[in-house]
Amino acid sequence: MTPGWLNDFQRDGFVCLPDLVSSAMVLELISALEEANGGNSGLRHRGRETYAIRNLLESVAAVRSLAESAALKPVVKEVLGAEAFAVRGLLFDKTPEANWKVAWHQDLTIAVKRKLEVTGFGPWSIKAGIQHVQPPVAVLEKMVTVRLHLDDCTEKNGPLQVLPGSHTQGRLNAENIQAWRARASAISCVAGRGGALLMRPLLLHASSAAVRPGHRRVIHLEFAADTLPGGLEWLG
Ligand SMILES: O=C(O)CCC(=O)C(=O)O
Repeated sequence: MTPGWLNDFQRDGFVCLPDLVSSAMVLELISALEEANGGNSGLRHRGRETYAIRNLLESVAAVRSLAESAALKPVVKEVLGAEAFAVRGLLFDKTPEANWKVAWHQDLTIAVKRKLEVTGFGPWSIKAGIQHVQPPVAVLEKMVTVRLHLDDCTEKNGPLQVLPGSHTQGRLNAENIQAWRARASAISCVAGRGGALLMRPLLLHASSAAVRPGHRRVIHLEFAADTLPGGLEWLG
């Protein structure tokens, strides 16, 4: 049976799913992440605090299990079908020492195993030693992101904000982004611990610095269902 949220998700480009993951699983993930917070070359630091980990799928087994779990997999399957697989995992955190913000943007890059010149793919960049590339919009349109909250995220600790429906117009330039900001009301995606936001990478999103900074840990998992053309391979 089709879940009630699917129509909203297709129309708006996002849906909030409270209590997707149990508290026990969240605690397990937090301790696995703390353990990983040592030798991972993908860590970025500001002050003494980690505010982002790249390569999460490669470096933390518990995150790989999460991507395949009975909590997440059925949700992703509803959107992408039974062939869906995780392609990238990131951790975002905001803390008093790393109280960052990001301007309105779409997620336009994917991570791949190696660089190959394929028509429609580019520009290329390297982040934390990993090849990233902007794929054609058709690739991004067939992806979905799950952002799992490991802490309660309120209006006060820099929740993700989104512009509903902005995922339907392909890649947006600065002028288009301004126009979307003028005509759509931003929604703050507040969530409790264990809640998730399901979103399309092309959805316009931003986040402000926290007013009351504490941990705001989010595991960001991207899923796709298709292989890439021309010998390119997803990193995950
Ligand atoms: O977690 C956030 O507040 C922002 C993350 C972000 O910019 C992204 O997912 O592209």
